Amino acid sequence: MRFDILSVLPELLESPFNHSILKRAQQKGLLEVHVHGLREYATGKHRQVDDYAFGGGAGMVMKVEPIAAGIEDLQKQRSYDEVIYTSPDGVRLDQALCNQLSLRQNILLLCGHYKGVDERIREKYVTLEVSIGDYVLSGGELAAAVLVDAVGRLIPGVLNDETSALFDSFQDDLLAPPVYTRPAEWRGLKVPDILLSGNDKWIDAWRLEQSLERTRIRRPDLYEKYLKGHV
Ligand code: 6GU
Repeated sequence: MRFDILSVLPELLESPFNHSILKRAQQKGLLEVHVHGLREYATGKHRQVDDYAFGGGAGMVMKVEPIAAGIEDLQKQRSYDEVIYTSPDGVRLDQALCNQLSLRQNILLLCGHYKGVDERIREKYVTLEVSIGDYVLSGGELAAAVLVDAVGRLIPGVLNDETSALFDSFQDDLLAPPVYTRPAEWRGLKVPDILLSGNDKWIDAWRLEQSLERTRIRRPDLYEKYLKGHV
């Protein structure tokens, strides 16, 4: 799977993919991430990528031409399954959407900035607008990094233990159960006996019960969704 990211701040995206799981995914040839500076596609002495909003108001708008040039240059080299614009007014990224996106081959990510991009870019090129939550970031780069991380780890073969994504929080509309490692007792705090029992059936049952209880208390919205899907 390949991500191309168009951004006015490519430096911000230098490190996030070069560690741990995503680094290994790239070394294994399962994932490619290419970051492209939008300013490279801007013309004129100042390589201007933003301008004042027609109609007035505070904040700059990202100009059409450099983005169009960037997208069209990339589209000449390959066709994209999705052109995603990161923006607080997009659809909320969740595990179901991450699962869907992990099945794509090529994704082009356009990072929003300032007051956003000229609407004509959204009309002409963007196939999906994604937000990572109900708060405002100063730019779409961190949102793009979140998306690449959440999607990239789901590509088959990326996780060491192929089954481990199956037990993630949200994968089943449930939060993950508590986990423990050695020592079995620390400052008088004990690991639940059942986890030391060696009985996999009991342990699975305990984990499911913990997941259900944790989800019911912390995320009643998810709990309702889970119950509806498991009648
Ligand atoms: Cl995708 N962009 C920005 N600027 N802020 C956000 C966001 C995206 N998702 C949540 N907040």
